[in-house]
Amino acid sequence: MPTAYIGMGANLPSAAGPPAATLAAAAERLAALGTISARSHLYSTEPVGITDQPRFVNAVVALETNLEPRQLLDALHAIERAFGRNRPAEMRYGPRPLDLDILLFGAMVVQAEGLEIPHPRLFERSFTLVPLNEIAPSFRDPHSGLSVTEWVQRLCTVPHHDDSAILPIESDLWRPGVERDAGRGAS
Ligand code: PH2
Ligand code: MG
Ligand code: MG
Repeated sequence: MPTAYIGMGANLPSAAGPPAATLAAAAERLAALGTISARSHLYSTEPVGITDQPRFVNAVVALETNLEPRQLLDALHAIERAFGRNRPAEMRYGPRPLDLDILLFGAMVVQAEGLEIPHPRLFERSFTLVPLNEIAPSFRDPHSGLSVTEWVQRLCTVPHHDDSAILPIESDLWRPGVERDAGRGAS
């Protein structure tokens, strides 16, 4: 089964609670689309794009799924809506109760209306790259040929790089790591 890497983010509360609780509950919904085989830590991250908004909680999960990319995207949008996301009303890069992005999907390269894989901004942003580096360090960007780890190293050497921009958080709701039973008994 191909592995999709899903970027998760939130900086407004949802019916599930504050952002960390939303991400934990949303991961349960993602698990219904296949098998979650790995989770990064949760991170508190500085908002990118629009800086005058609350900090985000971000994470990346590995989801093994037989869905087609467009089916997966539609399913992610349905989960976002279930946690209160209302796309037509919101600002680009603005605050949101839940954002689920397909960052990578196996070795697939997709360039379609509303769906680009790898995610077009994945390799520029520490809030996606740092968590991804925990669970897929050697994945290579098909465009540049650089691995995720090499991209993280590049990001850390740019001038004005700020380490407080992305800080791991501990939560009882979220256990990071590789899920050993992934793929077993889920045929
Ligand atoms: N998402 C955005 C815009 N800015 N900043 C952080 N730190 N984390 C995000 O997930 C994020 C953002 C639009 O999707
Ligand atoms: Mg999104
Ligand atoms: Mg996003």
